[in-house]
Amino acid sequence: MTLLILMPGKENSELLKALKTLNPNLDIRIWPEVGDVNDISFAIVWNHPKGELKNYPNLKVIASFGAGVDHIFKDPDLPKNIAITKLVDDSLSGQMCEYVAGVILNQRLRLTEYREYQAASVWAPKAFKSGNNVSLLGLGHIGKEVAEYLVQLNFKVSGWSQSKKDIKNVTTFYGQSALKQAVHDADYIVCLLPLTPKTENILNKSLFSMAKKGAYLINAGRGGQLNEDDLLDALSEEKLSGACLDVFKVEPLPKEHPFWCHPKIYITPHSASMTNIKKAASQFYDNYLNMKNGETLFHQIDPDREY
Ligand code: OXD
Repeated sequence: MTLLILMPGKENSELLKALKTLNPNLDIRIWPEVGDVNDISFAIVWNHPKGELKNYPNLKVIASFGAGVDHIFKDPDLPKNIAITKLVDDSLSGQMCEYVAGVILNQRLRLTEYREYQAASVWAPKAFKSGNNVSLLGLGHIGKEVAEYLVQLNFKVSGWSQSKKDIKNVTTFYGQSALKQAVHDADYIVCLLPLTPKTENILNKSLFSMAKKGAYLINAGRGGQLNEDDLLDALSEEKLSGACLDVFKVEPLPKEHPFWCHPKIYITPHSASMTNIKKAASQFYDNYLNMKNGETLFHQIDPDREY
């Protein structure tokens, strides 16, 4: 039972070392040096070439190297009836808590604004920005932690998800028809949704028109959730006051993209929350053993929902 690391363009040596530390006898292949394709039963995957996964007749588990699995479902030739797992790790959610809080506090404390004043040697003290209502779109493992973190920081938090969720001190909404209620009063709209056919382009003109004038958008879900032209319009019409984007339709963000030099857009390079290799390796290894022993896998996703 061989494990395949299928992550073109990613540095694999640290993951290989971490897996070998857990079990020096593990048979691990690194794509494209796969050897006999019949050996492969467990694949660790990130942005694999489309169609590649159908080449392994004995593949039983596809394990995403990240919390998101949309990169797997992008493959039109994805073989059916193979378990797909995602990474669920407190360090992923912990980083996201700090990222979202950091971006909101940066806005609230006007730190970027002061940096601009500093460049012009302007002394212009102002009160913190008012408004502490945060609406979180996406209340999965990461979204829930972020909601709880923001509550601790005294933000008034509401959340929206596809299915019903209850989180202490968070007003929750679910289902398409409740989207307006979820965002209408928000000073900050934060998207942490998984990318699925239902959430593609969800950050669009219609949602921006439901929001309070001057709301600030943070997208750390997926670039495919944002209608980029609608965002540019919402910013120029001052419907939204600004946006901080960590994820993009095309990554790396192309050099000529208008977001790069937009004065109201803050860009981070898909760095809000990054996989911790040692923790990931031990989660992959545990699931490899579960697969081998015919036991239930951790963090298996529902292929019908795609998350
Ligand atoms: C993830 C990511 O899915 O980094 O974990 O985007």
